[in-house]
Amino acid sequence: MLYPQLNGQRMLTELNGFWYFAVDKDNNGEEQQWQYGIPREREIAVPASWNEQFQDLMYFFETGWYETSVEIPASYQSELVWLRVGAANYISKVWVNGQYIGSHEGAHLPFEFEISQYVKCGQKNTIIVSVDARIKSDRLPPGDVEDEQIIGFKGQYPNNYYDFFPYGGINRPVYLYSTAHTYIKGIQVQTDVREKEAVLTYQVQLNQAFAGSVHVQLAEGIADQGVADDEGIVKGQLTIEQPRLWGLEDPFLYSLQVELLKKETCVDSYRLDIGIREVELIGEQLYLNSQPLFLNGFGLHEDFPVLGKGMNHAVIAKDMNLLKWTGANSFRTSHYPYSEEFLQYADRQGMLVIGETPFVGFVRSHYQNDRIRRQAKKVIQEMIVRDRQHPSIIAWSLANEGDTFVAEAGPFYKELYDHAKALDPSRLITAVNCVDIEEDQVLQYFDFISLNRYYGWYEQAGRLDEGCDMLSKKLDRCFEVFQKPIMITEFGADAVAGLHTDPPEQFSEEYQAQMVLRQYQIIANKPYTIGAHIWAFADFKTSQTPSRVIVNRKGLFTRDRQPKLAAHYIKSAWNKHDG
Ligand code: BDP
Repeated sequence: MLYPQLNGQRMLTELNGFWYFAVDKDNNGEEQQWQYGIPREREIAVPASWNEQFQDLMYFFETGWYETSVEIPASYQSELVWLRVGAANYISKVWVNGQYIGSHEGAHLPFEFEISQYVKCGQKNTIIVSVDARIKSDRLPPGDVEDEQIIGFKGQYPNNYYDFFPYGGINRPVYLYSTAHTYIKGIQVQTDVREKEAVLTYQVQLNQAFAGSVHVQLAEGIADQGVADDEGIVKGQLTIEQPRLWGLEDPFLYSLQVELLKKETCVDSYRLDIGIREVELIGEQLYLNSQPLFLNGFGLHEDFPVLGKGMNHAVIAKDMNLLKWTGANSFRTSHYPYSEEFLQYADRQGMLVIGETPFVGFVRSHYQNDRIRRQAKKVIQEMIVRDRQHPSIIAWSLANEGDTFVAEAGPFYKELYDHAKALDPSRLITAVNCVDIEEDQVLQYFDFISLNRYYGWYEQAGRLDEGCDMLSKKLDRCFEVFQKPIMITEFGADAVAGLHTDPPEQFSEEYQAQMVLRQYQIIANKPYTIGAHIWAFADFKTSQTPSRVIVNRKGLFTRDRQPKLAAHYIKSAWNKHDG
Protein backbone atom coordinates (compact mmCIF):
# COMPACT_ATOMS: atom_id res chain seq x y z
CA MET A 1 0.00 0.00 0.00
CA LEU A 2 1.48 3.33 -1.03
CA TYR A 3 1.98 6.09 1.51
CA PRO A 4 -0.39 9.03 0.77
CA GLN A 5 1.19 11.79 -1.22
CA LEU A 6 0.33 15.29 -2.33
CA ASN A 7 1.43 15.88 -5.90
CA GLY A 8 0.31 17.38 -9.19
CA GLN A 9 -2.43 14.74 -9.56
CA ARG A 10 -3.29 13.76 -5.99
CA MET A 11 -4.93 15.84 -3.28
CA LEU A 12 -4.29 15.14 0.37
CA THR A 13 -5.89 16.31 3.62
CA GLU A 14 -4.79 15.32 7.11
CA LEU A 15 -7.58 14.47 9.53
CA ASN A 16 -5.36 14.69 12.58
CA GLY A 17 -6.29 16.85 15.56
CA PHE A 18 -9.16 16.53 18.01
CA TRP A 19 -11.91 14.00 17.41
CA TYR A 20 -14.98 13.33 19.57
CA PHE A 21 -14.48 10.23 21.66
CA ALA A 22 -16.83 7.89 23.51
CA VAL A 23 -16.13 4.98 25.82
CA ASP A 24 -18.01 1.81 24.89
CA LYS A 25 -17.30 -0.30 27.93
CA ASP A 26 -19.78 -3.04 27.01
CA ASN A 27 -18.64 -3.15 23.37
CA ASN A 28 -22.18 -2.66 22.14
CA GLY A 29 -22.00 0.79 20.55
CA GLU A 30 -23.46 -0.51 17.29
CA GLU A 31 -26.58 -1.74 19.09
CA GLN A 32 -26.88 1.76 20.46
CA GLN A 33 -26.62 3.14 16.91
CA TRP A 34 -23.35 4.99 17.54
CA GLN A 35 -22.42 4.49 13.91
CA TYR A 36 -24.83 7.37 13.18
CA GLY A 37 -23.34 9.66 15.82
CA ILE A 38 -21.42 8.91 19.01
CA PRO A 39 -22.10 10.42 22.44
CA ARG A 40 -19.84 13.45 22.36
CA GLU A 41 -18.34 12.77 25.80
CA ARG A 42 -15.03 14.42 25.21
CA GLU A 43 -12.49 15.41 22.58
CA ILE A 44 -9.30 13.42 22.20
CA ALA A 45 -6.15 13.77 20.11
CA VAL A 46 -5.47 11.76 16.96
CA PRO A 47 -2.92 10.31 16.41
CA ALA A 48 -2.12 9.18 19.95
CA SER A 49 -3.13 6.36 22.24
CA TRP A 50 -6.15 7.21 24.34
CA ASN A 51 -4.74 5.83 27.63
CA GLU A 52 -2.59 8.68 28.89
CA GLN A 53 -4.77 11.54 27.64
CA PHE A 54 -7.31 11.08 30.47
CA GLN A 55 -6.72 9.35 33.83
CA ASP A 56 -9.90 7.27 33.53
CA LEU A 57 -8.74 5.86 30.18
CA MET A 58 -5.38 4.54 31.41
CA TYR A 59 -6.78 1.07 32.00
CA PHE A 60 -9.56 1.16 29.41
CA PHE A 61 -9.20 -1.82 27.08
CA GLU A 62 -12.62 -2.14 25.50
CA THR A 63 -13.94 -0.27 22.44
CA GLY A 64 -13.29 3.43 21.88
CA TRP A 65 -15.41 5.36 19.34
CA TYR A 66 -14.07 8.31 17.38
CA GLU A 67 -16.01 10.84 15.34
CA THR A 68 -14.98 13.77 13.21
CA SER A 69 -16.59 15.79 10.50
CA VAL A 70 -14.87 17.13 7.45
CA GLU A 71 -15.97 19.34 4.60
CA ILE A 72 -14.54 17.61 1.57
CA PRO A 73 -13.36 20.06 -1.08
CA ALA A 74 -15.59 20.23 -4.17
CA SER A 75 -12.48 19.55 -6.25
CA TYR A 76 -12.57 15.92 -5.02
CA GLN A 77 -15.88 15.45 -6.93
CA SER A 78 -14.43 14.04 -10.12
CA GLU A 79 -11.84 11.89 -8.32
CA LEU A 80 -11.77 8.75 -6.23
CA VAL A 81 -11.78 9.64 -2.53
CA TRP A 82 -9.80 7.55 -0.04
CA LEU A 83 -9.76 7.36 3.73
CA ARG A 84 -6.55 5.96 5.22
CA VAL A 85 -5.65 5.17 8.82
CA GLY A 86 -1.93 4.64 9.57
CA ALA A 87 -2.68 2.17 12.39
CA ALA A 88 -5.23 1.64 15.16
CA ASN A 89 -5.06 -0.94 17.94
CA TYR A 90 -6.73 -3.47 17.38
CA ILE A 91 -9.93 -4.08 15.36
CA SER A 92 -11.26 -0.99 13.60
CA LYS A 93 -14.57 -0.41 11.89
CA VAL A 94 -15.33 2.61 9.75
CA TRP A 95 -18.58 4.40 8.89
CA VAL A 96 -18.93 7.41 6.59
CA ASN A 97 -22.17 9.39 6.82
CA GLY A 98 -23.74 6.43 8.63
CA GLN A 99 -22.77 3.90 5.95
CA TYR A 100 -20.59 0.99 6.98
CA ILE A 101 -17.37 1.07 4.95
CA GLY A 102 -15.26 -1.79 6.26
CA SER A 103 -13.05 -3.12 9.02
CA HIS A 104 -9.43 -3.98 9.68
CA GLU A 105 -7.76 -6.29 12.15
CA GLY A 106 -4.27 -5.63 13.46
CA ALA A 107 -2.62 -2.92 15.51
CA HIS A 108 0.39 -1.77 13.53
CA LEU A 109 -0.35 -1.61 9.83
CA PRO A 110 -2.32 0.84 7.71
CA PHE A 111 -5.73 0.32 6.18
CA GLU A 112 -7.67 2.35 3.65
CA PHE A 113 -11.03 2.40 1.94
CA GLU A 114 -12.23 3.98 -1.25
CA ILE A 115 -15.21 6.01 -0.06
CA SER A 116 -16.15 8.09 -3.13
CA GLN A 117 -19.72 6.81 -3.36
CA TYR A 118 -20.42 7.56 0.32
CA VAL A 119 -19.20 11.15 0.49
CA LYS A 120 -20.68 14.49 -0.50
CA CYS A 121 -18.01 16.76 -1.95
CA GLY A 122 -18.35 20.43 -1.10
CA GLN A 123 -20.29 19.49 2.05
CA LYS A 124 -19.72 18.22 5.58
CA ASN A 125 -19.23 14.48 6.03
CA THR A 126 -19.16 12.50 9.24
CA ILE A 127 -16.46 9.89 9.77
CA ILE A 128 -16.79 7.42 12.62
CA VAL A 129 -14.19 4.84 13.61
CA SER A 130 -14.62 2.29 16.39
CA VAL A 131 -11.47 0.72 17.81
CA ASP A 132 -11.81 -2.49 19.79
CA ALA A 133 -8.70 -2.76 21.98
CA ARG A 134 -9.63 -5.85 23.96
CA ILE A 135 -6.74 -8.04 25.02
CA LYS A 136 -7.25 -11.59 23.79
CA SER A 137 -5.28 -14.74 23.22
CA ASP A 138 -5.92 -14.77 19.46
CA ARG A 139 -4.72 -11.22 18.83
CA LEU A 140 -1.24 -10.22 17.70
CA PRO A 141 0.54 -9.88 20.00
CA PRO A 142 -1.56 -12.19 22.20
CA GLY A 143 -2.78 -11.41 25.70
CA ASP A 144 -4.82 -13.30 28.26
CA VAL A 145 -2.87 -16.46 27.47
CA GLU A 146 -3.86 -19.56 29.43
CA ASP A 147 -1.10 -22.02 28.63
CA GLU A 148 1.95 -19.85 29.21
CA GLN A 149 5.07 -21.79 30.12
CA ILE A 150 8.15 -19.63 30.13
CA ILE A 151 7.78 -15.92 29.78
CA GLY A 152 6.28 -15.08 33.14
CA PHE A 153 3.90 -12.23 32.35
CA LYS A 154 0.80 -14.09 33.49
CA GLY A 155 -1.19 -12.25 36.11
CA GLN A 156 0.07 -8.77 35.29
CA TYR A 157 -2.37 -5.87 34.91
CA PRO A 158 -3.59 -5.38 32.25
CA ASN A 159 -3.48 -9.02 31.26
CA ASN A 160 -1.37 -8.79 28.13
CA TYR A 161 1.28 -11.42 27.70
CA TYR A 162 4.19 -9.26 26.65
CA ASP A 163 6.38 -6.66 28.25
CA PHE A 164 4.96 -3.40 26.88
CA PHE A 165 1.78 -1.52 27.55
CA PRO A 166 -1.11 -2.43 25.21
CA TYR A 167 -2.00 1.15 24.32
CA GLY A 168 -5.36 1.51 22.54
CA GLY A 169 -6.62 3.92 19.92
CA ILE A 170 -5.79 5.52 16.60
CA ASN A 171 -2.03 5.62 16.97
CA ARG A 172 -0.98 6.84 13.54
CA PRO A 173 -2.14 9.60 11.18
CA VAL A 174 -5.48 9.64 9.36
CA TYR A 175 -5.56 10.96 5.82
CA LEU A 176 -8.17 11.73 3.20
CA TYR A 177 -6.77 11.74 -0.31
CA SER A 178 -7.80 11.57 -3.91
CA THR A 179 -6.67 9.68 -6.97
CA ALA A 180 -7.84 9.50 -10.56
CA HIS A 181 -10.18 6.61 -11.47
CA THR A 182 -7.23 4.81 -12.98
CA TYR A 183 -4.50 5.04 -10.41
CA ILE A 184 -1.15 3.62 -9.30
CA LYS A 185 -1.88 1.03 -6.66
CA GLY A 186 1.60 -0.29 -5.97
CA ILE A 187 5.20 0.02 -7.09
CA GLN A 188 7.68 -2.75 -6.53
CA VAL A 189 11.34 -2.25 -7.20
CA GLN A 190 14.25 -4.61 -7.02
CA THR A 191 17.80 -3.42 -7.49
CA ASP A 192 20.70 -5.52 -8.53
CA VAL A 193 24.14 -4.03 -8.02
CA ARG A 194 26.72 -5.18 -10.59
CA GLU A 195 30.31 -4.17 -11.20
CA LYS A 196 29.86 -0.67 -12.61
CA GLU A 197 26.12 -0.42 -12.87
CA ALA A 198 22.89 -1.27 -11.11
CA VAL A 199 19.83 -2.75 -12.75
CA LEU A 200 16.50 -1.69 -11.38
CA THR A 201 13.61 -4.01 -12.14
CA TYR A 202 10.23 -2.42 -11.53
CA GLN A 203 6.64 -3.50 -11.50
CA VAL A 204 3.92 -0.88 -11.41
CA GLN A 205 0.47 -2.10 -10.47
CA LEU A 206 -2.52 -0.04 -11.63
CA ASN A 207 -6.02 -0.72 -10.35
CA GLN A 208 -7.18 -1.65 -13.85
CA ALA A 209 -6.14 -1.82 -17.48
CA PHE A 210 -5.14 1.55 -18.89
CA ALA A 211 -5.32 2.79 -22.47
CA GLY A 212 -2.32 5.06 -22.19
CA SER A 213 1.33 4.74 -21.35
CA VAL A 214 3.19 4.46 -18.09
CA HIS A 215 6.30 6.55 -17.78
CA VAL A 216 8.94 5.60 -15.22
CA GLN A 217 11.88 7.90 -14.57
CA LEU A 218 14.70 7.60 -12.06
CA ALA A 219 16.82 10.57 -13.08
CA GLU A 220 17.63 12.67 -16.11
CA GLY A 221 18.17 10.22 -18.97
CA ILE A 222 17.26 7.09 -16.96
CA ALA A 223 13.68 6.44 -17.97
CA ASP A 224 11.40 3.85 -19.48
CA GLN A 225 7.94 3.79 -20.96
CA GLY A 226 5.51 0.86 -21.01
CA VAL A 227 1.92 -0.18 -21.50
CA ALA A 228 -0.12 -1.88 -18.81
CA ASP A 229 -1.45 -5.39 -19.48
CA ASP A 230 -5.09 -6.40 -18.94
CA GLU A 231 -4.43 -6.68 -15.21
CA GLY A 232 -2.99 -3.18 -15.08
CA ILE A 233 0.60 -4.39 -14.61
CA VAL A 234 3.62 -2.75 -16.23
CA LYS A 235 7.08 -4.24 -15.89
CA GLY A 236 10.45 -3.03 -17.02
CA GLN A 237 14.07 -2.35 -16.21
CA LEU A 238 16.31 0.66 -15.88
CA THR A 239 20.09 0.57 -15.93
CA ILE A 240 22.02 3.03 -13.82
CA GLU A 241 25.67 3.51 -14.74
CA GLN A 242 27.98 4.27 -11.81
CA PRO A 243 25.12 4.26 -9.32
CA ARG A 244 25.40 6.27 -6.13
CA LEU A 245 24.81 3.59 -3.53
CA TRP A 246 22.75 4.04 -0.38
CA GLY A 247 24.89 3.58 2.72
CA LEU A 248 25.36 4.61 6.33
CA GLU A 249 27.58 7.59 5.53
CA ASP A 250 25.74 8.60 2.38
CA PRO A 251 22.11 7.49 2.53
CA PHE A 252 21.43 8.65 -0.99
CA LEU A 253 17.89 8.21 -2.28
CA TYR A 254 16.85 8.27 -5.88
CA SER A 255 13.36 9.49 -6.59
CA LEU A 256 11.47 7.17 -8.91
CA GLN A 257 8.76 9.14 -10.69
CA VAL A 258 5.88 7.12 -12.15
CA GLU A 259 3.33 8.81 -14.41
CA LEU A 260 0.22 7.58 -16.17
CA LEU A 261 -0.04 9.45 -19.46
CA LYS A 262 -3.16 9.66 -21.60
CA LYS A 263 -2.28 11.50 -24.75
CA GLU A 264 -0.11 14.27 -23.29
CA THR A 265 -2.06 14.49 -20.02
CA CYS A 266 -0.74 13.07 -16.78
CA VAL A 267 -3.65 11.27 -15.10
CA ASP A 268 -1.90 10.00 -11.98
CA SER A 269 1.62 10.08 -10.64
CA TYR A 270 3.63 8.89 -7.68
CA ARG A 271 7.16 9.62 -6.41
CA LEU A 272 8.87 6.77 -4.61
CA ASP A 273 12.17 7.23 -2.82
CA ILE A 274 14.43 4.26 -3.31
CA GLY A 275 17.97 3.38 -2.29
CA ILE A 276 20.32 1.17 -4.24
CA ARG A 277 22.30 -1.03 -1.91
CA GLU A 278 23.35 -4.60 -1.42
CA VAL A 279 23.17 -6.56 1.83
CA GLU A 280 24.63 -10.06 1.91
CA LEU A 281 25.72 -12.76 4.27
CA ILE A 282 28.97 -14.32 3.11
CA GLY A 283 30.08 -17.07 5.43
CA GLU A 284 29.53 -15.73 8.93
CA GLN A 285 29.92 -12.11 7.95
CA LEU A 286 27.37 -9.50 7.01
CA TYR A 287 28.21 -7.07 4.18
CA LEU A 288 26.71 -3.78 3.08
CA ASN A 289 27.83 -2.74 -0.39
CA SER A 290 30.72 -5.23 -0.15
CA GLN A 291 31.98 -3.75 3.12
CA PRO A 292 31.90 -5.87 6.31
CA LEU A 293 29.24 -4.68 8.71
CA PHE A 294 28.60 -5.31 12.41
CA LEU A 295 25.19 -4.22 13.68
CA ASN A 296 25.55 -1.99 16.73
CA GLY A 297 22.28 -0.78 18.13
CA PHE A 298 19.19 -1.37 20.19
CA GLY A 299 15.76 -2.82 20.45
CA LEU A 300 13.37 0.11 20.61
CA HIS A 301 9.73 0.73 21.41
CA GLU A 302 7.32 3.27 20.03
CA ASP A 303 6.59 4.70 23.45
CA PHE A 304 6.53 8.17 24.95
CA PRO A 305 4.73 9.86 27.89
CA VAL A 306 1.22 11.11 27.08
CA LEU A 307 1.45 9.92 23.46
CA GLY A 308 1.64 6.23 24.35
CA LYS A 309 2.19 4.64 20.96
CA GLY A 310 1.10 7.72 19.03
CA MET A 311 3.26 8.65 16.05
CA ASN A 312 5.01 11.92 16.66
CA HIS A 313 7.57 13.45 14.34
CA ALA A 314 9.51 15.14 17.15
CA VAL A 315 9.92 11.89 19.08
CA ILE A 316 11.12 10.13 15.93
CA ALA A 317 13.64 12.93 15.29
CA LYS A 318 14.84 12.78 18.90
CA ASP A 319 15.21 9.00 18.86
CA MET A 320 17.12 9.00 15.60
CA ASN A 321 19.33 11.80 16.86
CA LEU A 322 20.11 9.84 20.07
CA LEU A 323 20.71 6.62 18.15
CA LYS A 324 23.29 8.46 16.07
CA TRP A 325 24.76 10.11 19.17
CA THR A 326 25.52 6.68 20.65
CA GLY A 327 27.09 5.58 17.38
CA ALA A 328 24.40 2.98 16.67
CA ASN A 329 23.99 1.95 13.05
CA SER A 330 20.84 -0.14 13.46
CA PHE A 331 17.75 -1.03 15.47
CA ARG A 332 15.03 -3.65 15.57
CA THR A 333 11.39 -2.58 15.40
CA SER A 334 10.71 -4.61 18.54
CA HIS A 335 8.03 -5.94 18.76
CA TYR A 336 5.81 -4.83 15.85
CA PRO A 337 6.03 -2.89 12.58
CA TYR A 338 6.80 0.77 13.29
CA SER A 339 5.22 3.79 11.68
CA GLU A 340 5.91 4.52 8.02
CA GLU A 341 7.18 7.94 9.07
CA PHE A 342 9.88 6.33 11.25
CA LEU A 343 11.06 4.10 8.40
CA GLN A 344 11.10 6.94 5.88
CA TYR A 345 13.26 8.90 8.30
CA ALA A 346 15.59 5.90 8.75
CA ASP A 347 15.97 5.75 4.95
CA ARG A 348 16.99 9.38 4.85
CA GLN A 349 19.28 9.20 7.89
CA GLY A 350 21.14 6.03 6.95
CA MET A 351 20.01 3.75 9.76
CA LEU A 352 19.64 -0.01 9.29
CA VAL A 353 16.48 -1.68 10.49
CA ILE A 354 15.36 -5.21 11.31
CA GLY A 355 11.61 -5.07 10.76
CA GLU A 356 9.69 -7.24 13.21
CA THR A 357 6.19 -8.73 13.23
CA PRO A 358 3.97 -8.51 16.32
CA PHE A 359 4.31 -12.26 16.97
CA VAL A 360 5.45 -12.09 20.56
CA GLY A 361 5.47 -14.96 23.04
CA PHE A 362 3.52 -17.58 21.09
CA VAL A 363 2.71 -20.78 22.96
CA ARG A 364 1.49 -24.20 21.84
CA SER A 365 -2.15 -23.16 21.49
CA HIS A 366 -1.14 -20.44 19.04
CA TYR A 367 0.76 -22.84 16.80
CA GLN A 368 -2.32 -25.07 16.77
CA ASN A 369 -4.74 -22.25 15.98
CA ASP A 370 -5.66 -21.84 12.30
CA ARG A 371 -7.03 -18.36 12.78
CA ILE A 372 -3.72 -17.21 14.26
CA ARG A 373 -1.81 -18.82 11.41
CA ARG A 374 -3.97 -17.08 8.79
CA GLN A 375 -3.83 -13.75 10.58
CA ALA A 376 -0.05 -14.05 11.02
CA LYS A 377 0.38 -14.64 7.30
CA LYS A 378 -1.85 -11.68 6.53
CA VAL A 379 0.23 -9.46 8.81
CA ILE A 380 3.47 -10.63 7.14
CA GLN A 381 1.95 -9.83 3.76
CA GLU A 382 0.74 -6.37 4.83
CA MET A 383 4.08 -5.57 6.46
CA ILE A 384 6.25 -6.69 3.54
CA VAL A 385 4.08 -5.01 0.92
CA ARG A 386 4.08 -1.80 2.96
CA ASP A 387 7.82 -1.80 3.71
CA ARG A 388 9.76 -3.67 1.06
CA GLN A 389 10.93 -0.52 -0.72
CA HIS A 390 12.80 0.83 2.30
CA PRO A 391 16.56 0.59 1.83
CA SER A 392 16.91 0.89 5.63
CA ILE A 393 15.22 -2.48 6.16
CA ILE A 394 17.83 -5.18 5.81
CA ALA A 395 16.08 -8.14 7.45
CA TRP A 396 12.74 -9.36 8.75
CA SER A 397 12.22 -10.86 12.18
CA LEU A 398 9.17 -13.14 12.27
CA ALA A 399 9.05 -13.76 16.00
CA ASN A 400 10.07 -12.47 19.35
CA GLU A 401 10.55 -15.20 21.94
CA GLY A 402 7.80 -17.70 22.75
CA ASP A 403 7.66 -21.41 23.47
CA THR A 404 9.82 -22.52 20.56
CA PHE A 405 10.72 -25.79 22.27
CA VAL A 406 7.33 -27.37 21.53
CA ALA A 407 7.19 -29.60 18.45
CA GLU A 408 4.38 -27.61 16.82
CA ALA A 409 6.58 -24.48 16.70
CA GLY A 410 8.83 -25.94 13.95
CA PRO A 411 6.28 -26.42 11.14
CA PHE A 412 4.44 -23.25 12.16
CA TYR A 413 7.47 -21.02 11.77
CA LYS A 414 8.72 -22.89 8.70
CA GLU A 415 5.43 -22.00 7.02
CA LEU A 416 5.77 -18.34 8.01
CA TYR A 417 9.39 -18.30 6.82
CA ASP A 418 8.43 -19.71 3.40
CA HIS A 419 5.56 -17.24 3.12
CA ALA A 420 7.82 -14.25 3.90
CA LYS A 421 10.63 -15.48 1.63
CA ALA A 422 8.22 -15.82 -1.28
CA LEU A 423 7.04 -12.24 -0.74
CA ASP A 424 10.57 -10.89 -0.38
CA PRO A 425 13.37 -13.16 -1.57
CA SER A 426 15.84 -10.27 -1.34
CA ARG A 427 16.00 -10.00 2.45
CA LEU A 428 17.40 -12.09 5.27
CA ILE A 429 14.84 -13.52 7.66
CA THR A 430 15.31 -14.36 11.32
CA ALA A 431 13.32 -15.26 14.43
CA VAL A 432 14.29 -14.23 17.93
CA ASN A 433 14.87 -17.03 20.42
CA CYS A 434 14.86 -17.03 24.21
CA VAL A 435 14.83 -20.75 24.97
CA ASP A 436 17.69 -23.20 25.39
CA ILE A 437 19.07 -23.77 21.91
CA GLU A 438 19.37 -27.50 22.59
CA GLU A 439 15.57 -27.62 22.69
CA ASP A 440 14.70 -25.04 20.05
CA GLN A 441 12.61 -26.30 17.12
CA VAL A 442 12.65 -23.15 15.00
CA LEU A 443 16.08 -21.57 14.47
CA GLN A 444 17.21 -24.20 11.96
CA TYR A 445 14.82 -22.72 9.38
CA PHE A 446 16.10 -19.14 9.50
CA ASP A 447 18.90 -17.32 7.67
CA PHE A 448 20.65 -16.19 10.82
CA ILE A 449 20.17 -16.82 14.52
CA SER A 450 18.82 -14.14 16.85
CA LEU A 451 19.12 -14.60 20.61
CA ASN A 452 17.78 -12.65 23.58
CA ARG A 453 20.06 -13.39 26.54
CA TYR A 454 20.01 -12.01 30.08
CA TYR A 455 22.95 -13.72 31.78
CA GLY A 456 23.89 -11.59 34.77
CA TRP A 457 20.34 -10.29 35.04
CA TYR A 458 17.53 -12.87 35.16
CA GLU A 459 20.08 -15.67 35.42
CA GLN A 460 23.29 -15.30 37.43
CA ALA A 461 21.51 -12.30 38.96
CA GLY A 462 23.96 -9.81 40.40
CA ARG A 463 26.95 -11.93 39.32
CA LEU A 464 28.35 -10.14 36.36
CA ASP A 465 31.51 -12.26 35.98
CA GLU A 466 29.49 -15.45 35.92
CA GLY A 467 26.96 -13.90 33.55
CA CYS A 468 29.71 -12.90 31.15
CA ASP A 469 31.28 -16.38 31.22
CA MET A 470 27.91 -17.94 30.59
CA LEU A 471 27.22 -15.64 27.65
CA SER A 472 30.53 -16.51 26.05
CA LYS A 473 30.03 -20.27 26.48
CA LYS A 474 26.44 -20.24 25.28
CA LEU A 475 27.33 -18.26 22.18
CA ASP A 476 30.06 -20.74 21.23
CA ARG A 477 27.71 -23.64 21.79
CA CYS A 478 25.01 -22.01 19.67
CA PHE A 479 27.41 -21.60 16.79
CA GLU A 480 28.61 -25.16 17.20
CA VAL A 481 25.02 -26.42 16.90
CA PHE A 482 23.74 -24.24 14.04
CA GLN A 483 26.84 -23.12 12.13
CA LYS A 484 25.05 -19.91 11.20
CA PRO A 485 25.83 -16.27 11.95
CA ILE A 486 24.46 -15.11 15.29
CA MET A 487 22.99 -11.79 16.32
CA ILE A 488 22.30 -10.97 19.94
CA THR A 489 19.03 -9.10 19.64
CA GLU A 490 18.68 -8.41 23.36
CA PHE A 491 20.98 -8.22 26.37
CA GLY A 492 20.87 -5.70 29.17
CA ALA A 493 19.98 -4.74 32.70
CA ASP A 494 17.47 -2.47 34.40
CA ALA A 495 18.85 0.71 35.93
CA VAL A 496 16.93 3.30 37.88
CA ALA A 497 18.28 6.65 36.69
CA GLY A 498 20.08 8.31 39.59
CA LEU A 499 20.64 5.09 41.56
CA HIS A 500 24.34 4.48 42.17
CA THR A 501 26.15 1.71 44.03
CA ASP A 502 29.76 0.73 44.53
CA PRO A 503 30.28 -2.15 44.02
CA PRO A 504 27.79 -2.27 41.16
CA GLU A 505 24.52 -3.95 42.11
CA GLN A 506 21.42 -4.76 40.13
CA PHE A 507 19.31 -1.69 39.28
CA SER A 508 22.21 0.74 39.73
CA GLU A 509 23.50 2.74 36.79
CA GLU A 510 26.96 1.22 37.38
CA TYR A 511 25.72 -2.36 37.08
CA GLN A 512 23.90 -1.63 33.84
CA ALA A 513 26.85 0.28 32.39
CA GLN A 514 29.38 -2.45 33.19
CA MET A 515 27.11 -5.19 32.01
CA VAL A 516 26.26 -3.76 28.61
CA LEU A 517 29.86 -2.78 27.92
CA ARG A 518 31.41 -6.09 28.98
CA GLN A 519 28.81 -8.19 27.23
CA TYR A 520 28.98 -6.06 24.12
CA GLN A 521 32.71 -6.73 23.93
CA ILE A 522 32.22 -10.47 24.35
CA ILE A 523 29.63 -10.56 21.58
CA ALA A 524 31.52 -8.31 19.18
CA ASN A 525 34.73 -10.35 19.55
CA LYS A 526 33.23 -13.64 18.41
CA PRO A 527 34.06 -14.35 14.77
CA TYR A 528 30.58 -15.63 13.95
CA THR A 529 28.46 -12.76 15.33
CA ILE A 530 26.92 -10.12 13.07
CA GLY A 531 25.47 -7.76 15.62
CA ALA A 532 24.69 -6.78 19.19
CA HIS A 533 21.51 -4.92 20.05
CA ILE A 534 21.17 -3.70 23.61
CA TRP A 535 17.81 -3.98 25.32
CA ALA A 536 16.60 -1.32 25.38
CA PHE A 537 17.06 2.07 23.82
CA ALA A 538 14.83 3.92 26.30
CA ASP A 539 12.72 2.97 29.33
CA PHE A 540 9.17 2.14 28.29
CA LYS A 541 5.78 1.68 29.90
CA THR A 542 4.70 -1.84 30.82
CA SER A 543 1.75 -3.47 32.53
CA GLN A 544 1.81 -3.54 36.33
CA THR A 545 3.67 -6.49 37.80
CA PRO A 546 6.02 -6.85 40.79
CA SER A 547 9.08 -6.92 38.51
CA ARG A 548 8.42 -3.54 36.86
CA VAL A 549 8.35 -0.10 38.44
CA ILE A 550 5.85 1.65 36.12
CA VAL A 551 8.29 1.25 33.27
CA ASN A 552 10.81 -1.34 32.13
CA ARG A 553 14.10 0.32 33.13
CA LYS A 554 16.47 -1.44 30.77
CA GLY A 555 16.69 1.71 28.68
CA LEU A 556 20.07 3.36 28.21
CA PHE A 557 17.94 6.47 28.13
CA THR A 558 15.11 7.30 30.49
CA ARG A 559 11.58 7.39 29.11
CA ASP A 560 11.99 11.12 28.50
CA ARG A 561 15.24 10.39 26.66
CA GLN A 562 17.95 11.48 29.11
CA PRO A 563 21.12 9.35 29.09
CA LYS A 564 22.05 6.98 31.89
CA LEU A 565 25.70 6.13 32.60
CA ALA A 566 25.56 3.14 30.23
CA ALA A 567 24.68 5.41 27.30
CA HIS A 568 27.99 7.24 27.77
CA TYR A 569 29.96 3.97 28.08
CA ILE A 570 28.42 2.60 24.90
CA LYS A 571 28.90 5.86 23.07
CA SER A 572 32.65 5.62 23.66
CA ALA A 573 32.72 1.97 22.60
CA TRP A 574 30.84 2.65 19.38
CA ASN A 575 32.78 5.78 18.49
CA LYS A 576 36.28 4.35 19.05
CA HIS A 577 37.50 5.65 15.70
CA ASP A 578 36.96 9.20 17.03
CA GLY A 579 39.96 8.58 19.29
C1 BDP B 1 12.67 -10.04 26.62
C2 BDP B 1 11.58 -9.48 25.74
C3 BDP B 1 11.36 -8.00 25.92
C4 BDP B 1 11.39 -7.66 27.39
C5 BDP B 1 12.75 -8.02 27.95
C6 BDP B 1 12.87 -7.71 29.45
O1 BDP B 1 11.84 -9.75 24.38
O2 BDP B 1 10.14 -7.63 25.32
O3 BDP B 1 11.08 -6.32 27.62
O4 BDP B 1 12.95 -9.39 27.79
O5 BDP B 1 12.61 -8.61 30.24
O6 BDP B 1 12.26 -11.25 27.11
O7 BDP B 1 13.20 -6.61 29.80
